[in-house]
Amino acid sequence: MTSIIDPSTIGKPQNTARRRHVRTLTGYTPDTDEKGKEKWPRGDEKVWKDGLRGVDKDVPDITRSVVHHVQTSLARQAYNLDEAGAYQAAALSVRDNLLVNWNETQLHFNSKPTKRAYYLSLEFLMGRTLDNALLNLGLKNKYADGITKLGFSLEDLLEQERDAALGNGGLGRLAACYLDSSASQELPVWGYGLRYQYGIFQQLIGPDGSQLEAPDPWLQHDNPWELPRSDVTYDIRFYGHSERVDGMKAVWSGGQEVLAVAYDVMIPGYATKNTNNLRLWESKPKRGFDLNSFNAGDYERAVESSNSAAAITSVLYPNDHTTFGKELRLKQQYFWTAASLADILRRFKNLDKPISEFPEYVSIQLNDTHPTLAIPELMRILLDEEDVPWDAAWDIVTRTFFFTNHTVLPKWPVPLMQHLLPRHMQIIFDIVTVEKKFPGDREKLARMSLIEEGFPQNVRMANLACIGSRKVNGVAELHSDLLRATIMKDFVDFFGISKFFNVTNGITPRRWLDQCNPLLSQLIADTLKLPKATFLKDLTRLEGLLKFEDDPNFQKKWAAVKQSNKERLAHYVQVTTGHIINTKAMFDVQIKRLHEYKRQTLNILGVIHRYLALKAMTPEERKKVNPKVVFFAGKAAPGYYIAKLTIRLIVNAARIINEDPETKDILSLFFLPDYSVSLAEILIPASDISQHISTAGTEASGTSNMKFCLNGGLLLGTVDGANIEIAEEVGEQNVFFFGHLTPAVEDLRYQHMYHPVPIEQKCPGLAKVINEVSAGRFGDAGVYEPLLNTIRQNDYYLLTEDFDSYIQALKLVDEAYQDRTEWIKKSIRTTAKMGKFSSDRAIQDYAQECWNIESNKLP
Ligand code: Z16
Repeated sequence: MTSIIDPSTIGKPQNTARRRHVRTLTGYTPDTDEKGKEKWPRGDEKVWKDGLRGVDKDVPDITRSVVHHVQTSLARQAYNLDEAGAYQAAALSVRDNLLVNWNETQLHFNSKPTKRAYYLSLEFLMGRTLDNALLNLGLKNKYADGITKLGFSLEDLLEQERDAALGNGGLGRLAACYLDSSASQELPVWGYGLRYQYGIFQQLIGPDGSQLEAPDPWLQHDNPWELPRSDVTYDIRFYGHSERVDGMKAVWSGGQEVLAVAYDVMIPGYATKNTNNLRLWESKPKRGFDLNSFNAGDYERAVESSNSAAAITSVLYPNDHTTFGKELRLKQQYFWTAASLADILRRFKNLDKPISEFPEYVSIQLNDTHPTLAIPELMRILLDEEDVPWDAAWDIVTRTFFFTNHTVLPKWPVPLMQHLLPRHMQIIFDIVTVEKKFPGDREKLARMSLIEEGFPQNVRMANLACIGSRKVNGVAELHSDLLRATIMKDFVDFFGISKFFNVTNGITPRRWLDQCNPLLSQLIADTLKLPKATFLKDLTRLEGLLKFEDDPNFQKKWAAVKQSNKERLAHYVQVTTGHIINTKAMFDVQIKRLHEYKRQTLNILGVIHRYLALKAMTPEERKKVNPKVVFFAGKAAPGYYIAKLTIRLIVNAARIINEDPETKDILSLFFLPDYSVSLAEILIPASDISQHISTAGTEASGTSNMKFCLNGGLLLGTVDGANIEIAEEVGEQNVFFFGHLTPAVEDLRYQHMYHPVPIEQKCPGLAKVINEVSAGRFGDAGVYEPLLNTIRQNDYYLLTEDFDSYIQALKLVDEAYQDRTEWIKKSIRTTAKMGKFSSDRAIQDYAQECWNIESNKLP
């Protein structure tokens, strides 16, 4: 920052990306082969079977480049290296390949005017990168050999990497899967997000069994996967005042300005050179510190504003569904959307096209309501900076944006918006005037309004996102139907049904099959006699497995893979907790954010019910019971008291149950702390059955259900979200469904409110379990009362309504598991029918329905 001593720069725009002046290096002669093609570090291009392309690097190239990075980038000696250092060097060596591909991709896409799509997401839950980069480059085996030659093991080095956990759960992981699929299909899609200093908090379990939170300083060690772009910066303004100039135009000035600095993360496609970009913004003070205060000797005050600038991107908010009206969160949202739009606009301007053609070159997907401020921000730029008249500006905006809804409505208090973003509040009120022209009755207009009346007034972000976008989608058939029938109903009447559509979520088969379950991927390849790349690029090819479901030899191999994955998990648990697990037992898994609507409470009360039933048996009867191990993992929002109590109950029930000599061989229970993408990669392939048991109509989609099923785990669930479409694909006889259906939920809740029936009458089985917990059988008499009261009192999530059918479903699961051959067949059929749930398909849906972009292979 030179501006501390250079007053001439103060107040001048610092959009450095715009000022760049580029030249070709003189004396630059690329190292080429006889055909004139550039050589190292690109590596010779390799054409894979099926015409898929990747890069080639031989083992000696690999060892040389790793040693090179040890000595230069890390400044360490080859005879004095630990695993962390070896990981860094290997990562840097792989990064060289990514960089070359990434550069070529950007050059290629810049070589002619190309329409691009931008995925704006406040969360990208990437997990680890090295393994994925090696897979996508097709260099995994070669690197394994090279690393072995150097005296380390690739597997150990992979474990050194820290997860990039810039997300809460499903929405963030979905964004990561979508980037993988876009790059793999050679689609020009960029991600835009924030570079949080701290990712999702680290979860610890305290002595009393409750969740404790610690920070996740994931950038403490060097992050080889990001490229700081100090040449790409934008000024972002907050506060100040907005003065109308003529008509709809205004000048926004004063307030505070902070600097957005770009960091680029390379996103390699699978078996293609195409490498896309994820651009993450970091906030920095625009000036190092306030010189006036500094000179007056007030050092604290001098750094205050620079600290507040840095604070914007310091931490990911750990709330997944709830929005608190926190100023810093709103600042994050504006900072990110404003920087991203400035960057998108700069890139568009390089094309030299009239601004009216903006939507012909730019599509922007809004991932939930978080980036909705992009709508008034683009209006502001067009009106105030580009001199576009209101109607033309609104036309551009409403052809550019697309909105995906993942849940119900967050809103922002008008006074907070007014203070932080006065110009945007003006624009939102101006959109209200437009809205007033809409025909229809008063009540309807009030429902559709962008402003919710009250004290204070609120801005309805979902309504704004809806009217400012070309199209709106939900994330599973049921969810999209519900949107159209409920919160978006008035808008459906107004805009017509075609604006509202469905894109069922998907998952990337690269990470969620090949990477997390290499044995299964290999077995599938061997069985189908196909290269892995064929089904990893076209997941519907898995259907070929159906032919083999009755082949006893194949069944045996299938079961052996599952067994080996269970042993891998058992090993992990033994190393991390010291517990020894019976891998012959059925593995039952529920892993997801802790939430009342996801009903982990139903699961744990079901486990306790089972425990009590086992206790009531004679030893002879117990001998006939099939052993079962239940796994939970997941984080609760730090302020979510009831969710945290559920964790405490699970942990303390586990302490009792796992120690009970009468039952511990047939029932054990684990809460694995600090759930993460990497932990999911171990848990998912090991599951026999997984639970997705939300109250019907509450889980928009669910995506881990797809991951379990892809890995041959069966599904126990409610008729909700993507569970429904999974059952449609695999056949209802292959899943375990229970519970009330969505249309019944509203009525039942009404009954609970106005005609409550005591729990002893409504559901005696559940009442008995609750009484045991309440009496202190699992320690802490009294502490669980607030949790138990949510069920005893109005039972909003309908545990008392679904408990009996849940227990019945668990019994069916037990019975089905007895017939192991039939179980294995169900498992094979389930995997075979997961083709629909590839994120490649989902991205194709978006590319065609929304973005209107095409694949663009490198020459
Ligand atoms: C989130 O993870 C989801 C919704 C939301 O509004 C906010 C967050 Cl952080 C989840 C949904 O709960 C889940 O059903 C869905 O599968 C996922 O988003 C991706 O669509």
